[in-house]
Amino acid sequence: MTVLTETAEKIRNMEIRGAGKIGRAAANALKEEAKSIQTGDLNEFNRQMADAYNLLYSTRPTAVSLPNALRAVMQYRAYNVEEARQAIVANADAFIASSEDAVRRIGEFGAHRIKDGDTILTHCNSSVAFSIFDTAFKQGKNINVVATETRPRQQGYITVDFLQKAGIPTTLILDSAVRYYMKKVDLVVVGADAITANGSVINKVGTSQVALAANEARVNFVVAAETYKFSPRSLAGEMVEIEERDPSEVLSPELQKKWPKLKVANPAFDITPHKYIDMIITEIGAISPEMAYWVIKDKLGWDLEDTAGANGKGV
Ligand code: RI2
Repeated sequence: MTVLTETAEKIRNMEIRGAGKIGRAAANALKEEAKSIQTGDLNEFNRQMADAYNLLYSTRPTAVSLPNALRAVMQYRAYNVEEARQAIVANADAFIASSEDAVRRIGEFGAHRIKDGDTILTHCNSSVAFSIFDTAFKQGKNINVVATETRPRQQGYITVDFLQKAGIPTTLILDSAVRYYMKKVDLVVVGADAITANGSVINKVGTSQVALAANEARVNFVVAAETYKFSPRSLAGEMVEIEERDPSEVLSPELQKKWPKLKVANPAFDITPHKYIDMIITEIGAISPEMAYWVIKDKLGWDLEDTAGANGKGV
């Protein structure tokens, strides 16, 4: 197995997960592939890199961080293989460094929203949301983080593990306890897998229910996301594909056999409309969801011509 095929497999089976980590792992896999290609022919090199791009691209459909990372790494002009290789390595290193820096910056911006004594609810496991909690806690703020279990893959346990290791007071609740618990919550902070041009957020399934409960209870709902999670293709009206995962994540194969006519649906993500979102905290500052269009156009530098781009990939 090469780094490329191993990374693709790990993203597919969610051993590597979380939108940011997926983007960084994919960038690193392209870099390692570029380093290992043996040809001196630039066309052949480009063809093999395009295959690598396509393999990584096909692993998970929803997190826009993946195609945006791939695109960032693959932007090169070269007259020979060595130049191409060096450009890819430099692009990958720059992407990984800037995405790590973005997590740190969002932690600092987001911590301003957190007051001493706050109870903050989060859903699933977002490393960017955690960066906010960790920064606020290290500033000496006395906080309590409520983590949902996050069926079916229990990413809430990863969140709990992060929080407990950091010494942050933590409460684990069932996904179905969110509305009951919202009375005790001062702020909701979640991550994002994709953000569309109209400011709607695609995140782990259940996020939109958390947003509804927060809205009802007049609790602010904040999204923590790097700008490379904004979806350029949504500018052209394209929908972000919602990944449907295997039914065995929801129901054991034994029980599926017991009820052979039963259908099991397992959407991995849902869409929270922008009207339920008070703020999106990015590495370029805290913005209203309505500013998503400008992030895609000005920060990511995409326009409609790009979104109709030649390779037809959903970035
Ligand atoms: P960070 C995850 O998806 C969750 O939906 C999480 O909110 C989001 O990625 C962002 O994660 P999955 O890979 O980049 O668990 O903030 O399906 O770590």
